Amino acid sequence: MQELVKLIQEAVIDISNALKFPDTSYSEEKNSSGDTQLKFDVLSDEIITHHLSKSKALKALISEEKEEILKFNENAQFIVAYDPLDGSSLMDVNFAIGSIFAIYKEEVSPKNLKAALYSIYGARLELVCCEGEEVKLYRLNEGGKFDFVKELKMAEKGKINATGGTQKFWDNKHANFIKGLFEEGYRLRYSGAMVSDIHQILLKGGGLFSYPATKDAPNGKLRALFEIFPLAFIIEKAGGATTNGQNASLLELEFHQIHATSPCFFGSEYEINKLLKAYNG
Ligand code: AFP
Repeated sequence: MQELVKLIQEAVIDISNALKFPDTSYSEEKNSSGDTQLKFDVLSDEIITHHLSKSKALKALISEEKEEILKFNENAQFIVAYDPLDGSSLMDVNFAIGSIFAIYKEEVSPKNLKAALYSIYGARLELVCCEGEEVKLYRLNEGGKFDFVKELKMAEKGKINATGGTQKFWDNKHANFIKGLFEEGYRLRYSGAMVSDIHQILLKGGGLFSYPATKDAPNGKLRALFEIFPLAFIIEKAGGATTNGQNASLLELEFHQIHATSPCFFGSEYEINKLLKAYNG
């Protein structure tokens, strides 16, 4: 698995370099979620495929930008699922965006998640990596290597409320819950790139990121295998909590389609417990 982590590091450095002088135009293709692909979505996907396919330990790749699973060595152990460029629709406004990776052993299930990583392409390149119990923040140095910065931990309660989904399609239960958090003093922080919004919550030590079921998207928008599971793994290992509104953890869910979506909530213990009470009475 170490080799895969190293190859992911090489891939995100290449993507970060390419982002300095990018082509921000759209291609003519749509991905399996129906989003029109940016040329840079496709390029990021190609960069990651190019690097990871060097590993003999790679059984398959699952990408947000690929319709089907891309199979490699059948006898190998690891399947990597990834979102090559989360928040890519924010490329034009030059906000921080990132890549998200989940490394599964043998079968794609949260039970088999062995590591989760994400990069942040902001003013500097950062990488958050959880391979065991600790969530570690790294920063790229001038020599092109990642330096360890610190371990990340969630506090019991935060101050940030990152609220996803179109408000006019929220149900009353969700709208009242979100209103309640603002009345308690929570501040709105929402960029539209899940990876950056969750990074902010993790770095500031707490808060809530939500993307609920809505009337126009009853199963939510965010994708399980390469967005929800890796970020839930990182948040929970950092001492936070997650749910889909009913379950005790997003990591209890199972999906059979590679592009399946789910409502999802990530936060500190306090906000997730409050949400479970508001949702389930
Ligand atoms: P893009 O990668 O197409 O920009 O989508 C980003 C994303 O999947 C996730 O990162 C955001 O949290 C979410 O979409 C934002 O969706 P809304 O615009 O509906 O809030």
